[in-house]
Amino acid sequence: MKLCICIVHNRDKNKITDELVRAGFKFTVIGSTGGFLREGNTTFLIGIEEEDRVALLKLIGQNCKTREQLVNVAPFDAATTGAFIPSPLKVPVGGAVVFMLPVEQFERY
Ligand code: 2BA
Repeated sequence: MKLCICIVHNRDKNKITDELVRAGFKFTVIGSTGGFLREGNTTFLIGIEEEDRVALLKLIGQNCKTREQLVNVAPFDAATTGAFIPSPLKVPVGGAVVFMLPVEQFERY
């Protein structure tokens, strides 16, 4: 068994949720926050059997869109002077970040 941890943009949350349900996956949805952008994103915990791994990754890939977003990043020395001179940075957001972990034991009581 595997535990798939999948982080997606909030805008893709409903689409992925619908498709996971439709495909019969069991999962938990957690509201999360990206460390870099500090914006809400969504983390899915999906317990799967090995034979479902390919189908799951395909489902995730087909339902997450990568977008570009401009973010204002404060230069490192701004914090000490209190001055904030934004330097916009274009970062790709969306798509999905996926971790696939082995599960040592799974029990349901
Ligand atoms: P955030 O940390 O808010 O990052 C959003 C996007 O900003 C990232 O997209 C990446 O394109 C960019 N980014 C992140 N850190 C950066 C940096 N130090 N410099 C320049 N650009 C940077 P993704 O890589 O697709 O990540 C989307 C979200 O997935 C992340 O949101 C974070 O919540 C999670 N994530 C990504 N990598 C992770 C990791 N290794 N461990 C845990 N969570 C991760």
